[in-house]
Amino acid sequence: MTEAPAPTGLFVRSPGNPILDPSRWPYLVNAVMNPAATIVGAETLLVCRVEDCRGISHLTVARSPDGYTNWLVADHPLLAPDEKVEGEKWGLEDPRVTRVDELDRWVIAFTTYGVGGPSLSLATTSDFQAVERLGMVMAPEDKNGALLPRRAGGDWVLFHRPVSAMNMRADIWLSRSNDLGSWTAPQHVMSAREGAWWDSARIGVGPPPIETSEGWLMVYHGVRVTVAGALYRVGLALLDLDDPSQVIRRADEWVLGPRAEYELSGDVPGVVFPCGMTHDAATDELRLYYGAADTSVGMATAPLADVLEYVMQPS
Ligand code: BMA
Repeated sequence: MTEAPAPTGLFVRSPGNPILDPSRWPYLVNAVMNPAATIVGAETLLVCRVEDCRGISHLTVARSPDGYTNWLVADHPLLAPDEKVEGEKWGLEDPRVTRVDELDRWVIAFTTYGVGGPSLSLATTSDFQAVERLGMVMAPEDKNGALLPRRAGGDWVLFHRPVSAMNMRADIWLSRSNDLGSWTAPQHVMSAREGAWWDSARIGVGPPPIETSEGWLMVYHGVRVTVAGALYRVGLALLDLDDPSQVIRRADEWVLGPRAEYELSGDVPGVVFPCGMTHDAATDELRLYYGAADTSVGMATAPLADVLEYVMQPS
């Protein structure tokens, strides 16, 4: 099958995709997906969700000198579930990593999956060797957590995705904190759309939004449920810099959807699920790291200036 370009032509897949898959792991695993991304020194560092052959996930670091190739994968997890803890006995999933200069640390937001469903936990690290766990911050059912890199309006801001049993719609919300420990009640940010829209069933924040001249650039995943299963695609929005609960713009079309062979076949076909993004100031290149079909890791690039121009267009 010919690989169709993304609808907007904005994001271009890396020719080396999938850049990581289970065959490159130094130990036996079933799947590698949904990586967080950050820059550490001269290296790109991914924190990957790794699913073992029981179905339980943990988080492992992979490093590359250029962000595309020569990945060095750690031979042990950075974070693994404590299976004696009911709230995480079924694994740690879908990390997002935020570099926080004020703390001189990285904050990792991740899903803890256990009895009661998925919840959201935080941890911090200064070196991706030792990790300090801050514990569960959002009770089940909640997931898709990502922290902004600086305070906005005086507080830390954590995006997340609580689900109400009464109204199965799953939207993007945020909570604020002064200490990363106690969080305000969620405030609504953006809704799933309706009917036939590509993002009509569920939406969730992707990588930690990045600060731009126009606002916080938020990459999010949207889900449409079809008779053949769910389709996971990627969309864009811009949020107000001082009050990120205010959506300035939201692009109508998805900018990346499952089309390549490795996105269409795997454990869960039809999924692109972004959790990491880096920006190279020298080239203005955004690199989006995503899980493909819940099996491997893909990367797609776009110039930030083009992405901003696209998202700023009136719809
Ligand atoms: C979501 C999350 C992701 C996964 C996606 C597609 O609900 O659980 O980890 O990639 O479903 O299966």
